[in-house]
Amino acid sequence: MKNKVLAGILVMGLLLTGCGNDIEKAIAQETSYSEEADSAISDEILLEDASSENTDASSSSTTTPQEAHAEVGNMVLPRYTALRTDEGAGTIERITYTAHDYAGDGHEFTKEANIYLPAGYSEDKKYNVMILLHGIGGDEDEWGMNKSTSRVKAIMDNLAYYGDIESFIVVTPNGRAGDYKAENGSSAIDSFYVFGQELRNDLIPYIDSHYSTYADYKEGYDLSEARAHRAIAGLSMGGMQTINIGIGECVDMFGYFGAFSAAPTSNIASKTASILEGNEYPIYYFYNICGLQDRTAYSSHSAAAKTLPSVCNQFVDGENYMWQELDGQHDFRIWYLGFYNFAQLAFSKE
Ligand code: FER
Repeated sequence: MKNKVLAGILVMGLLLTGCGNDIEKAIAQETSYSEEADSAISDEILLEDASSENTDASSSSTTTPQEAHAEVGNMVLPRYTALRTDEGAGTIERITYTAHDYAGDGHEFTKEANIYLPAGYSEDKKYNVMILLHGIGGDEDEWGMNKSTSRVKAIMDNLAYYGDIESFIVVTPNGRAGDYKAENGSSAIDSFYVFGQELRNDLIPYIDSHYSTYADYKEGYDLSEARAHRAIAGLSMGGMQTINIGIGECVDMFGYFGAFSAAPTSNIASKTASILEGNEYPIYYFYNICGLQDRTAYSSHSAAAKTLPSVCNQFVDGENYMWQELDGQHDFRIWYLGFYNFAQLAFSKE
């Protein structure tokens, strides 16, 4: 009897230590990957027919965990991740814009972000815009858009080069709406939830006034007019922002939504349904992807999105909505596949 009690206490202890701090674990998971999982990846999950081209999926060698993000065994066809240096190569710029500390006292400060411009970018054309958001431990560089080897850039260049998409602008900002860096702890985390104000008042107006977008920019312009030409997507905490802020607060500004492994604190489906009651802005597409072995986000993302079509008639599976789940964890294999798939679904309705 005594032994049983002791064993019980031991098991409880293990369970408790196992719980740990979800957020810290999530950050650790974002900067780790497993080689075994790489080789287990099947190309069946691609939206496209992988045919015979997906052959060298695990030939990468890695140095730091951060660089591993860009090198992980790849679920996207190699021809779409190969770096282009020819006329099909777009460019990446570092932008600096004025934002406000919405999570604090509202003071003005300067923020930086990365922006991808398609090959042949010209002021004579108009471009769709995708805002692409990072996770809880990341910043504007987590998607690698600060490097010439950026996988987002490679995927964009190749999708356009092979004629799969009409290329568009991609912006990776720091999703903390305040004067905070990742290391500022919980105050920085709070700032993720008020990013909608920065999108509406600072970042989107900056993009529309400095680049050739579909918006007819002028002081006090109506952001809803170009919503068919704006998408928002993100991984984990950025997936939460896509759901809570993109759909929940800014459906007047965006028409396309992509959530990759959306974090705990994502609005559950019934909440999104009630927020959208009476909504007159069409949801052009809501794409979701999550790994079945993602212990950080599978349950939160499922609760947020998997049942949406059954509780809200504004989402119709196979028409403007997709839930994709497959073997995988909380890492960039899922997120680059998510980006690759969503890049092809975005801006496809208008
Ligand atoms: C949490 C666990 C993970 C949470 C957020 C995360 C807000 C985010 C993870 C990520 O962005 O990778 O409990 O609560």
